[in-house]
Amino acid sequence: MRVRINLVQGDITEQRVDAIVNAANSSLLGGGGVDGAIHRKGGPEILAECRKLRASTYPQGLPTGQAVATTAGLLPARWVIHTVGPVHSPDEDRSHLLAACYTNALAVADELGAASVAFPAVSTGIFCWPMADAAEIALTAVRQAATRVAEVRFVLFDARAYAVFDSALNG
Ligand code: AR6
Repeated sequence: MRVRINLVQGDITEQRVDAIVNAANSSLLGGGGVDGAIHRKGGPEILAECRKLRASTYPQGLPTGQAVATTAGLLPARWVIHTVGPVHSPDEDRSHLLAACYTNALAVADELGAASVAFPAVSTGIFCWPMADAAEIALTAVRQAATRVAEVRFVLFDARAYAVFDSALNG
């Protein structure tokens, strides 16, 4: 069955889905943007699990494009799937790494048994990826993913980001 793709304008920390995706950095120890909001509202349990992951599986940090899950702490979701988007570069095509964030986050969701997953527009904030290009990459990666996830919800923070995703999805 093909994954259903929905768009909403809003705050990812408020989504009632099985898993929300964090636009993290390799340290897994927090930051600004989505990452800051998730840790602030989700409480210290998320950071505690991230620290354990750093001490065990990812001593060098989570590589760009990969994904790993923790509890969602106090958030309405059950899990946070942390992924590390690439920093946009004008000189080097890192699109495959951005696509990998979506593909690998959905693979983690499958391992968890998550049926609904909410994504932010990974890399389009502090990591400077142009929104229209990021939307094409994200939507293509999700459409092409072999996943059992039934619903993917893109949560766009403002009206402009929503409009860009809407035109990429619906033409
Ligand atoms: N809900 C949904 N979308 C949001 C929210 C929110 N609460 N807050 C911001 N956005 P960013 P990146 C949008 O910067 O570019 C952190 O410091 C935002 O408008 O969160 O992947 C990490 O630790 C933008 O469109 O993530 C990393 O160091 C999109 O989410 C670095 O930032 C992503 O913006 C990752 O940068």
